[in-house]
Amino acid sequence: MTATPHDNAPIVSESGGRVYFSSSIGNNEGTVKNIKYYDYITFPNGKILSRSSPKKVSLLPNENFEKSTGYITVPENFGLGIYKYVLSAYDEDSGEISNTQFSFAKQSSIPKHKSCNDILRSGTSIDDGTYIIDVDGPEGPAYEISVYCDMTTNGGGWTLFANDRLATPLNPTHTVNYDNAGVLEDIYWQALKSGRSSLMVEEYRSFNSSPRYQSFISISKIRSSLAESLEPKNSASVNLFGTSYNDNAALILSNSSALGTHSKIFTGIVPGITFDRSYYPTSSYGRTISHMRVYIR
Ligand SMILES: [Ca+2]
Repeated sequence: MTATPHDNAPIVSESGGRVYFSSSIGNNEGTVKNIKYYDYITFPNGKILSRSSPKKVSLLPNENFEKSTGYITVPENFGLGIYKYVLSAYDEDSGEISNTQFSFAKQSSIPKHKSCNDILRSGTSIDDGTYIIDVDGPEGPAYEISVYCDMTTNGGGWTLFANDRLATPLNPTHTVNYDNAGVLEDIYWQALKSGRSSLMVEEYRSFNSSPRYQSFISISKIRSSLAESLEPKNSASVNLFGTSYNDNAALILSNSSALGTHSKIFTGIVPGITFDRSYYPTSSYGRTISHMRVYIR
């Protein structure tokens, strides 16, 4: 089953437009297949915009059913952001459901800055809040995305790329906002981190509701006082994109050899696989980072 836009990374302008695509459903088995299929579009916020009524098709062995070439009309009043087209098919005999999809974006025609720091330096920032950026510029394939910018802490210009809450799955997404857990999808993350060198961690401990900010000046290997509030003798060694992990391991916080026994107190992997929030998991301290937001500048 395929659904392929005619443009590689389709973009609709702010005033609306169409996205042309082709789709097909194939039967590569030796028996007749009875398929029910429908398609729908999701809004940038994930809500389903419209769903077609299911249609039926019977496919002979090795038959490929080309749905007629179609297009999606995006009206002017639809919001900016990333949309998805999804084609879903249900095999009436086996009960198997399969989906195929592609994304397209509705974007403003005004070029966007590449990061929160670029916005800050351009003098157009207003305050902490949500801004639209294009991490690889108008010529790069990544779509414009909405991000949360901290424009005030530690000099400002911080782009939020991971928001990790205890007990909430950290799924890769194109929109990491201030309130919901999420981590930037790889294409955005790779472009965003390119040429940038500082990180900031805003963390909340389970025993304290005020945030604690950690600012790191290097993303290769640094030391910080991450653990000092818990144990003065202790400090944390922070490795980002470290050599012991592949490039996807964006955030690895481990404590120093001061105690020697807790080699890894926090591990974060971007794009968002798992954030292990346990703080001193094997010790009697039992500290927990209940929530953390990680920014890059
Ligand atoms: Ca771009």
